Amino acid sequence: MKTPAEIRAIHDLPFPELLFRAATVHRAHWEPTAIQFCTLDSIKTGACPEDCAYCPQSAKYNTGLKVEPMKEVGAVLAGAAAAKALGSTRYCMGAAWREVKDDRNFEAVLEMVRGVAGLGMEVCVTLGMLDVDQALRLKQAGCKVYNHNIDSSPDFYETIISTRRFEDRLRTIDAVRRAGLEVCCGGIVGMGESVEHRIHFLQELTEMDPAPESIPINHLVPVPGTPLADLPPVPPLEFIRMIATARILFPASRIRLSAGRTAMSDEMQALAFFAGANSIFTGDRLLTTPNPGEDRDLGLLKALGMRVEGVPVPA
Ligand code: SAM
Ligand code: DTB
Ligand code: SF4
Repeated sequence: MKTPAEIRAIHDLPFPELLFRAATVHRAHWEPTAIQFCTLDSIKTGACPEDCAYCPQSAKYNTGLKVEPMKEVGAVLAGAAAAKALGSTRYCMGAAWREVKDDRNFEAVLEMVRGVAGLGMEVCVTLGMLDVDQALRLKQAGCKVYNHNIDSSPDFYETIISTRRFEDRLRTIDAVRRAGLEVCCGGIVGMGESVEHRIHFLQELTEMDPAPESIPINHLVPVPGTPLADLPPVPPLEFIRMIATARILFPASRIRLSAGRTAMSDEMQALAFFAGANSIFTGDRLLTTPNPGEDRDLGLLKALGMRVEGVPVPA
């Protein structure tokens, strides 16, 4: 655990000092030239009853999103196999649910988990709130990780979501831990929060013991129709400060440069990798919004002399 003042002191270091420290921590724990490729699959899209102000999938906002019923298991497994062929080692299935219910749809998710695990990929799911029994069933099916973000600081959270409490997020994360699943928990930068809110968001993560094994740092993707549609992007150097600070606070966790990469330059992404980000979402789509796509990402890694983690370097 760290105090907000301690975290702020790291965050506000002179930029070269901050990056040097982050890169030093990074290479002491990870191979700094390798990036993990994860692929997302939206297994149930849209019509979510929650009102998260950033989210195109909330039924409360008119974003023009095509609502889709639960995907067929076969289609999901075909998607996972295709992602694996392109170098992805982790497959994350997301559903626009408020919470998991013990119904046919959850049975279908368990079947998807068994299938993707059978392909030899790391399986991650993000399904909203759940209890320990449901988390245990996921674990028994071969799921490795559950993604459930705290998204921001507790006080800022109240201004972006009214349909659930910050404590509900913590309760689900606790259930995930009790079931022995790994925790993937991060947040979004660029929702109009102050630097102080960002510090408190990171501080909440430092209170988790053990720390989340993976921490996605998303840049808001502003989607027309959502209340946050018109927010300006966070200055790139401020965003890199968040990546570097997260790396220093969580040396052994994966830091994932998550949503928002289509609007980032190659230089900005290169800085994020130098500052300790070591995982990205690949493919043309995140859940519902565009993502750079395999060709651009492979091109970027090539230009940087970096490689995809877990994939042999071509001769
Ligand atoms: N419904 C589940 C939940 O809320 O946990 C799982 C899916 S939800 C889409 C997963 C995460 O996506 C959110 O916690 C948020 O961090 C991220 N997200 C959603 N919309 C986003 C946006 N427009 N920009 C950046 N991240 C976003
Ligand atoms: C996370 O932190 N980011 C991913 C994943 N976890 C599930 C989702 C990003 C979604 C971006 C908006 C969209 O594509 O709908
Ligand atoms: Fe629903 Fe998750 Fe989107 Fe919130 S973030 S509206 S819970 S899909």
